[in-house]
Amino acid sequence: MINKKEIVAMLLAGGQGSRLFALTQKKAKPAVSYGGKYKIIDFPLSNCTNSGIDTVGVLTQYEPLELNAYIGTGGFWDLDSLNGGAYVLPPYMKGETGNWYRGTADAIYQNINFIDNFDPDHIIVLSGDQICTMDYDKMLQYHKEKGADCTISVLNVTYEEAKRFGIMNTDEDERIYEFEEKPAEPKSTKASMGIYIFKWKLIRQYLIDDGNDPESEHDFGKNIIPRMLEDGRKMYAYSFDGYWRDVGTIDSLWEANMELLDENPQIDLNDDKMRIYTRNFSLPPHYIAPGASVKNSILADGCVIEGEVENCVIHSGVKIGKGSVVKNSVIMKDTVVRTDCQIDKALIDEEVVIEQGCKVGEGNNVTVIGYHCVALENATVEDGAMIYPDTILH
Ligand code: ADQ
Ligand code: ADP
Repeated sequence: MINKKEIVAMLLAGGQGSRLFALTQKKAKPAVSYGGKYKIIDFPLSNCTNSGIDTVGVLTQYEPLELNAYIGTGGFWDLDSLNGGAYVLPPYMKGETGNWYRGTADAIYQNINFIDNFDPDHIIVLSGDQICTMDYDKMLQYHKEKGADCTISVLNVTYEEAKRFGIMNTDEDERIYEFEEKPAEPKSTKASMGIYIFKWKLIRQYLIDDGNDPESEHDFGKNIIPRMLEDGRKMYAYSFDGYWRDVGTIDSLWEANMELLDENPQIDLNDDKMRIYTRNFSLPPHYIAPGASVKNSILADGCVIEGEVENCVIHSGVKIGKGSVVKNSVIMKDTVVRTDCQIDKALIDEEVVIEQGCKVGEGNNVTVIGYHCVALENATVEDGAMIYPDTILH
């Protein structure tokens, strides 16, 4: 039975996130924590709900378990309606053969049947690894006004940054006439955000052709967009001027967290129209003990603070013991810092235990401690160290 939709979202959440090292060894990048109570994937999922998109296919692949369990039926993002929903779509066996997703375009190609169920006029392709609040409906209206075959959301970057993006040139009507994926010598600073709207019937055929092309890398930026441009399709740039951060590296993830502590943060998590939803663990409110001190920090539910906390983003269920001083750091869910520790400029993953008297970092470089590590009493973790999950530190 066809359940007709104007637009279906396909959320690419399969990347490995290798540049986050210890933080993505056990989970996919979209499952990484951010901002005290969120995961990166909360942003595109919430944006869908806030934009009136109720049908979202989530394409997972690398370390999908945590992400699958986290999303569930999508209820926390209000995506569990009878009509639509959030569907986790890992690669699966079809007939005799099965394939990992060979690239971003292939991930969509392998789910053509899923999309066909909704007979959509358009699809929007989203990236699961960006912190961004965006109204996709505005982009859709623009796409329809232009009568576009493809609309790409763009933002301006610096010339140096441009080498990491898909870069395009447009005419005065914003029509794209040139596109290069990660050019060594960028010809403009108009960068693709990796968010695309396509007419479904048209892109469907491109995906089939690409899927059968042994020469293709099956990537939107490298293959599909250039092919469509060659064919003279109507492709438009949609300028976005809101908050957007690619949190793909340790430094950018740390910085994006610290930006939340600015006096006037550029991202407004209090905006009622662009509320970011997250899985709710129903923890008790946080508690600050007598003698504790908390300055310029975010504290999530279930924290117990007995020590000193300054310029920190503290996720749910974290405990910080008496005499411990934690500064400029992001401490993720359920991590315990016992008494008399010093922590400066660290990203500490979930369920880590830092025993009494430990010293982590010196505040020069970001120090990372992965999931489920234990730092034994009086251990020192060097400034800028990268500690992989399940390590015992002496
Ligand atoms: P990249 O940043 O290189 O470029 P890419 O590695 O293609 O991004 O990943 C895009 C998204 O797809 C990520 O969310 C990733 O997790 C996911 N993904 C990657 N491989 C996947 C797979 N096989 N299956 C499922 N999901 C997968 C892209 C564009 C550029 C643009 C930048 C903006 O190609 O043109 O400028 O995004 O960040
Ligand atoms: P990063 O650039 O930090 O590694 P991405 O999420 O952009 O982060 O993914 C990096 C690369 O990993 C991409 O080129 C993507 O195609 C590739 N990739 C995606 N899925 C897998 C996988 N299952 N195993 C290994 N690599 C993958």
